[in-house]
Amino acid sequence: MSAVVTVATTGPIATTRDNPALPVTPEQIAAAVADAYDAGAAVAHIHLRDEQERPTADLAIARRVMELIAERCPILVQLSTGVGLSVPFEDRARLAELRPRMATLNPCSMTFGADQFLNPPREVRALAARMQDLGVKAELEIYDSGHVDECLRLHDEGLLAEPLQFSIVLGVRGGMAATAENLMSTVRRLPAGSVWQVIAIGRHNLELTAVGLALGGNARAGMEDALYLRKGELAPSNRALVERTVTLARAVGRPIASVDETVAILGLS
Ligand code: KMH
Ligand code: ZN
Repeated sequence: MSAVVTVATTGPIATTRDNPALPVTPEQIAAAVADAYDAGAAVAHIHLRDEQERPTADLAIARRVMELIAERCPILVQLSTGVGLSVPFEDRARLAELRPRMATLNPCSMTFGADQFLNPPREVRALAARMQDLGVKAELEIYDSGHVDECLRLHDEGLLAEPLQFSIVLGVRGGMAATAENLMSTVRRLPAGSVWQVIAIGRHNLELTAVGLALGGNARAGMEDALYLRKGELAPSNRALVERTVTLARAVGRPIASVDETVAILGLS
């Protein structure tokens, strides 16, 4: 089965002080996405930054990024409604109104590094319902085992479209540690027919992305999750991280999904 590769160019945390190649302006983000598309990415997971590089849910910036991407390539845009820990949930949720093909849905509140990530149950349900009304497919972010149960509850409540689409996030302080055991035990708990990918944060990014691909999952690559290609070597671009992932996928016998194949795999309208 083909592997869907998502590029996550920017994220909410790193700055250009951490890696000077991090794209932060709308033009830089769109250029990095187009480059990643050329290297095999079919989905672009998007975070926005303001002029001081702070994470933002500014709708004008989001619109600009989406327009610039659409001018450059037909990649499928997935807006992050996680946005950044300092941005209120109601501002984050408003991004769904721009009707990207997909948006993330973070099901639970949690400790996140030295801070907290607030996703109150009532607001999560309102966002899931609104995304369904707008035809925006939810990617469900699983940072810990109980988050699977909460997503299954949302599904029972009729708030999620099938196939359920999970990201298994490994290595956030406050969530599951980045181990193959945690990955496998989470995959086993997903309902039959689910689509899933690994998001491995930091220094375990490479090997857990490889394990995920070998197990039949999809993969995410980019500077949101890893600023280094290997120890001591900063990634020169998002494209380099996508190329590395494409090489891994092919090495374990997984062809790379085109945009059209990805639409079918993820059941996008
Ligand atoms: N930043 C990752 C740990 C989101 O943006 O909504 C998870 C993520 C979720 O990408
Ligand atoms: Zn994200």
